[in-house]
Amino acid sequence: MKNSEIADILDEIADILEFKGENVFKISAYRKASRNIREFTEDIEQLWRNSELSKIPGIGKNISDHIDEYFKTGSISKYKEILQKIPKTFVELMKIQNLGPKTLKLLYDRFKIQTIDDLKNVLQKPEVLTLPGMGEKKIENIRQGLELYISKKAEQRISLGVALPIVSEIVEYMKPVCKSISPCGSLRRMKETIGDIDILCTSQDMKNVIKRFVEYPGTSRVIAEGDTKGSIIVKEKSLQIDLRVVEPDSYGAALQYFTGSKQHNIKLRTLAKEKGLKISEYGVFKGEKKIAGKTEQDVYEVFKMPVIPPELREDRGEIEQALKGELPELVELKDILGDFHVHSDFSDGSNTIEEIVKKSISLGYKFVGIADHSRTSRFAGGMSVEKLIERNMKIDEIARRYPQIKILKGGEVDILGDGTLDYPDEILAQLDFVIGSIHQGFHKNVTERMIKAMGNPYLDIIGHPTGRLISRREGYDVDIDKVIEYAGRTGVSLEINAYFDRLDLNDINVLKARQKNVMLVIGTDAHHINMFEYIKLGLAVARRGWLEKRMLLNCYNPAQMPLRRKNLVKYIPDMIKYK
Ligand code: DGT
Ligand code: CA
Ligand code: CA
Ligand code: ZN
Repeated sequence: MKNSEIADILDEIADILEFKGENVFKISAYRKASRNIREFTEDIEQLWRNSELSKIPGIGKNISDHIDEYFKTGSISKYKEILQKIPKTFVELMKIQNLGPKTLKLLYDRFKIQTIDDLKNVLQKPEVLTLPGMGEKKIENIRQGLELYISKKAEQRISLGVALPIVSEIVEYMKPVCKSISPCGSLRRMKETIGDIDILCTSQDMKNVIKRFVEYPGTSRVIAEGDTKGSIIVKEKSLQIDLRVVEPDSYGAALQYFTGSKQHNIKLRTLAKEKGLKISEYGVFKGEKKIAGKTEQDVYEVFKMPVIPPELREDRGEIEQALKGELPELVELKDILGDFHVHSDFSDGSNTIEEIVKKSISLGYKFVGIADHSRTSRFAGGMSVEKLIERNMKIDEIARRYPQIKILKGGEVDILGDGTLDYPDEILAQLDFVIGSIHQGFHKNVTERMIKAMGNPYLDIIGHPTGRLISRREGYDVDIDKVIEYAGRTGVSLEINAYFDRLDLNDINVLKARQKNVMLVIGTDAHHINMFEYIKLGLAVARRGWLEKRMLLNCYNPAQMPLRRKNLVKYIPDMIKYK
């Protein structure tokens, strides 16, 4: 439904008209229409198609023309036209609670404020109190609104899996006018969530780069349009994208600088100072002389380091290791020989086992692990014992026809309320591997249940160990450090669930697991063969967790795979207390 998108635009039009001091009736007509559209339960696009816009109260000819134009062309010319008449950054300022268009106009006329930073500064000045209608109380309210706005904005991070396709589309769109172009910032570091997106490029045609950028068809708002920098907001996700154009001569230095992280850069700058050098987004300088800047390699070479993989640039020891020549050899996509967490149509997946096998072969995999749900997860098509046996027979049959790949008979088996697994041991014994997952009782003894489950010699992997969903939920009440410790002691592997909204374990916990010699496993949790590509997100987490291929079960040939249940036979004594 486009209802709220259209309501937002009408609201903004009202704000701008108010800022410009226009007719109050006109303004209130926009506000009323906006509210009614936002609250209307039917899809406005459907109404428009049936010529029934008048069903929504408060929609006159003027606004109905706007809506018509919106659905025909994707934008409203009146909106574009009045946007030209105000400073570009105002649209953002107008979103601040307790700061209405009228006050904004006062502040603008008197102090020429244009940006969030300007506003922050002005609110500190005693002169602000001399404006008509401005008292301590009002200033305090605006200050609070501003703080709320800033903290909300900081919270609004989107998942890497959502950001990546948006960025690659923009990069493709910009390529024709760029000599080189690359994402930088947190996206290039493949961080699990992204605040805003930074893109850097060089071009022979500097003038036209920003122009083309702000005309990107997915743009819902242009925030800045300068000679060397542009900022837009893209529609669906209200995600901010900054593009910077630099001279080819500084491209490497700028790429290094804007990739960050800030902490990594600070450490590098300290190193530079110690050497009597200066490093900035323009290059590395010895006095006035530029000694590096064209490529990132040149920049790192000044410090006698190889280019540090962007995923490591978080100041977690990577600079020290690089100086010693001891950076890890990070796992790469080509090292991945298979996926472990795939649901077939025997539980809640969409594809048949044969389709899954064909897809895996097309990706060059040497194995694929089918991990359907167990009987207690009824909501997810959990398999009865009979159905599990039937599925295993099906796998045997398909395996005969596809000898080029090993199909592992697995299960995503619920860890029950008492820490036991959802099938009897003699059934688990028929599987090649078992992922144990918590799917209910998120706040009941999760740590203890997981540890007890690890005492079962048939358990190989703990699935999505913290249970968090990036966009929706914190995760279980679990002491993840303890789970990692016991995984280390029992040889159980921990999953990096690569489903875009999970990325669970995350990079920090992967680092901890690595220190305890815990083996990790990337599982896409694919419920459709299109989701196999989430493996790249899991790989990003693995790389950010400093993993080398020997630490990842996905990188072993099935014949040599160190699944631990072949080794561990006995329960570990001090787990008994969790029984
Ligand atoms: P985000 O957007 O919150 O996901 O995280 P980043 O890392 O993309 O941060 P952002 O967009 O604020 O800045 C992009 C990069 O620019 C950042 O990673 C490093 C560089 N940068 C920004 N501000 C500073 C700064 O004050 N000092 C230094 N050394 N670098 C900075
Ligand atoms: Ca960023
Ligand atoms: Ca940025
Ligand atoms: Zn699960």
